[in-house]
Amino acid sequence: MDKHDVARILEDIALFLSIQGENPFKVRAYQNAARSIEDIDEAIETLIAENRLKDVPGVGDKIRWKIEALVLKGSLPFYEKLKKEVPPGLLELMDVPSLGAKKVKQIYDAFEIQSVEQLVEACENGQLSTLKGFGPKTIENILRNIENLKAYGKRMLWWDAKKLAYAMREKLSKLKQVKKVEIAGSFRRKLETVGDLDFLVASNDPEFVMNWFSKQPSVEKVQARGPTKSSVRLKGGLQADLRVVPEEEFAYALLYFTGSKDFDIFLRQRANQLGFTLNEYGMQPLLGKRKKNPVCKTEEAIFQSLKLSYIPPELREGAASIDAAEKGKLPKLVEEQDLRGTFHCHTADSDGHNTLTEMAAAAEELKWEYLGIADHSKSSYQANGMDEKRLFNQIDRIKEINQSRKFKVYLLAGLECDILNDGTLDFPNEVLKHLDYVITSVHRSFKMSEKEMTARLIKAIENPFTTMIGHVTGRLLLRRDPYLVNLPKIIDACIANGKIIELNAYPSRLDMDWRFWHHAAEKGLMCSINPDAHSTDELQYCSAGINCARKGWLEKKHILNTFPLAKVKSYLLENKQNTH
Ligand code: DGT
Ligand code: CA
Ligand code: CA
Ligand code: ZN
Repeated sequence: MDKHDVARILEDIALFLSIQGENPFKVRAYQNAARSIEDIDEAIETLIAENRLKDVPGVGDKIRWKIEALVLKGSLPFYEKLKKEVPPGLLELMDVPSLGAKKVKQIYDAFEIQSVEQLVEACENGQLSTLKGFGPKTIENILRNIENLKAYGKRMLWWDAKKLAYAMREKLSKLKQVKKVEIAGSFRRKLETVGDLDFLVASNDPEFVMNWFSKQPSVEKVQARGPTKSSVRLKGGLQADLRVVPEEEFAYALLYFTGSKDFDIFLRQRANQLGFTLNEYGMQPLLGKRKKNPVCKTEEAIFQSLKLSYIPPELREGAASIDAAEKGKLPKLVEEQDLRGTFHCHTADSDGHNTLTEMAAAAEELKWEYLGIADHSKSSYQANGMDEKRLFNQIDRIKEINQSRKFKVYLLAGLECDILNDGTLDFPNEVLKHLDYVITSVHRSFKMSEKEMTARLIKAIENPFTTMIGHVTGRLLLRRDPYLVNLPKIIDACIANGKIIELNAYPSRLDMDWRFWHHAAEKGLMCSINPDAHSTDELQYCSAGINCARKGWLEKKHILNTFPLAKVKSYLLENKQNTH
């Protein structure tokens, strides 16, 4: 728990007390303490360890004991109890900017309003305007803030945020006042969706950078502005924070604001165990005098002083990577350049936009050795799935292209074959045996019980001609939940049958989720990073798949499409031979 956490909890306590009608002096005492804690410029652990918390203005004995409990024990029963006494809807109301504790209490007392929905209603039916201090302007403000709050609540796909994020970073990096710039937060950790963008800048002229930032055409509205931090809403609804720090703090701030919050907590604990405090400003000996630790200019140097090997941002989600880094056992993560081809691509033969040759040319431009074509099978009529005749025709054309040697890239003849409701495949084995490989996927009848769906998939996995399972849970990020399926059982069945699970790299799929990969790969599951491309442009989705593969601790050896063509061919052939 750092000073920001402590300050926020003190603020909350002040709000709760005020709602309960506590005496205003007591409420203000907590508010003042919160402000003082925000203002301290050394680690709060140091102040406590050296018994100097009492010197911080506005922190009396009672509040000091509470802060000490929070920092040393990580929790405060007094706070937990208060939180339980407050109606949960009120906590939500307090999140609405422009509604301070005072106003929340006022509307609660007058109309028992205790949810955002009730408040909107009271605004719209005129009830609220009968209250003192709630003029038309205030009410308009409240309604707009509620709307904003809903918009901010929305996350965005990492892939969709990428363009905005990189464009802004590029522009910032060109300012002569900017010495360093990075995008921290979940974006840097390559999380599949981001809540906001966290720009971090090293500069001696924060005011200039803030002014410049707030005037950018991509900025729709400046939400909050302080001397070194602004929060804005970008066009398209994504929120962005900009923080400006002195250059010597940059590496510490980058580490801190990259998070994740959990990771930060574990890292701080590690620092404490080694006798240091670590925060966004620096690293200092815990009990020593003012003896300063040498300033680390890079994250690498900070990790080194924590006796850890460098942990890439993608792995900063929990404590597991810290354990591995301590033992020097971090994985050598797969990189985009490791890919030599891919397997799940559609063409105009089903619902793709480009022809076979256009797809081959695009793959060649990416310097790939092979490209697997996997168009839809006949049951996916909504996706113009192919019947036997069209499939055989495509196989022939693929062979012709390969024989013509027009392209350096080798085309593999595959299929995305529907898994029917009973787990059988859309084509009989006599047809499937003519293919280099088969991806089997569920495209309809999502609403089955977990037991049924699991059995359906396992039946497909046990089909000798299945090479890999496509988009294994069917989720669409921010749009559709995964269907019910027992993933650990599916993973085990794939390992037992020598089958691959794809990492579908379509930015709204990223399925199977990275959270399952580390453990699954350790148990022996093979992966294939597949863009599910429906056009030449969409081949680049592989890079979104690489992000998730890295978050899943995957190395080259776990991923079929890092293998050279000869090895891929023998892998697929061997799999097919097992079918006899
Ligand atoms: P997001 O934006 O929801 O996708 O996720 P993040 O991880 O980008 O979260 P964000 O933007 O709230 O904060 C960026 C990082 O800053 C976060 O990963 C860790 C650090 N951080 C932010 N707020 C706190 C806090 O209250 N306590 C601690 N310990 N760290 C924080
Ligand atoms: Ca963020
Ligand atoms: Ca943020
Ligand atoms: Zn599909």
